[in-house]
Amino acid sequence: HGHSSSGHWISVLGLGAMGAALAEALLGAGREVTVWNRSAEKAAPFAGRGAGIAGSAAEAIGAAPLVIICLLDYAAVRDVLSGAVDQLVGRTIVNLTNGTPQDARDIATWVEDQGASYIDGGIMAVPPMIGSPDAFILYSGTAEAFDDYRQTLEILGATQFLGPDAGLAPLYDLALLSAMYGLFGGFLHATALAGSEKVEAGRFTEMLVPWLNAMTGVLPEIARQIDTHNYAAADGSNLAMQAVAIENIIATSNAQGVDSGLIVPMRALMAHRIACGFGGNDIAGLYRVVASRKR
Ligand code: FVH
Repeated sequence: HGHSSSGHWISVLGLGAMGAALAEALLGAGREVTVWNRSAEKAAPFAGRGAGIAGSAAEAIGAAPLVIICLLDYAAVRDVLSGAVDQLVGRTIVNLTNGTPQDARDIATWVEDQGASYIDGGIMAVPPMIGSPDAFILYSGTAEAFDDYRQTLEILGATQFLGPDAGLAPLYDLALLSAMYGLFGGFLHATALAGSEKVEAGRFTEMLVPWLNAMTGVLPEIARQIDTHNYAAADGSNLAMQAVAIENIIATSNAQGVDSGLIVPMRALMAHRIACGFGGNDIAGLYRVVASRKR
């Protein structure tokens, strides 16, 4: 593969909560790791664990054929990479920083123009999960480079390679995070609504979790309706009926002094679909409203 003499070394750039977890997992697996962080105090503890400490991002990139980057945002990634143009040739850059598909495609092109390979990644885990079987990480970009380093990347968590378009990992990542935020938003609103009558969050959550588990069980059927373009409510939960419940949720939120901002958009989606003559649809029919925004 034409890598430098630095062999199996891995460089980790960024030692925030996530970058530190990544570096620790690699060290724990017995790998040779060089670390760099903008503020040096986060790197210092790694010296005692056998890691090499790089004095600059360019030095870290020059130290290993595989460079894993996990910074706050893409502006930081662009900053760090643009200062290391001379060190990039022949490296594989694995960027696990949260960003948009366009961010990833742009940086992939730029990195490849410098003579390096680029893989984008989306981490579906919180830091304590890194290195455990519960963590999974989405990847997309140069397939050959991913194959070269698959075994190393599997130390961090289960890997899922999505294809050569670097933008795919962030697209899936953001989509999965969006579902998570929908869940958290629903949870916060529900808990506040129950809390408006002094119901403790913990006690209410005992009821909420089995309910949400039952509802996630329905998702594959909703997905089937979306994939087959067949939105008719077969099991008796049509939108015209559901719109009444949404109206009552909003009215009760307002009456109880609870912010209805998280649920109000759902009413608008339903009203739109019903006004188009699809009051007999299942919730799956709202997919048509959400997915039809012109770009
Ligand atoms: N932590 C989590 O739960 C999530 C799980 C899923 C993946 N995310 C993404 O991972 C990226 C890093 O997140 P993090 O949790 O490590 O974030 P912080 O602890 O806030 O650390 C941020 C690091 O970024 C460095 N940094 C910020 N700006 C710059 C810059 N302009 N130049 C160089 N480095 C920069 C910062 O350095 P310092 O402040 O310590 O000097 C930290 O190392 C992120 O995309 C998540 O969405 C985590």
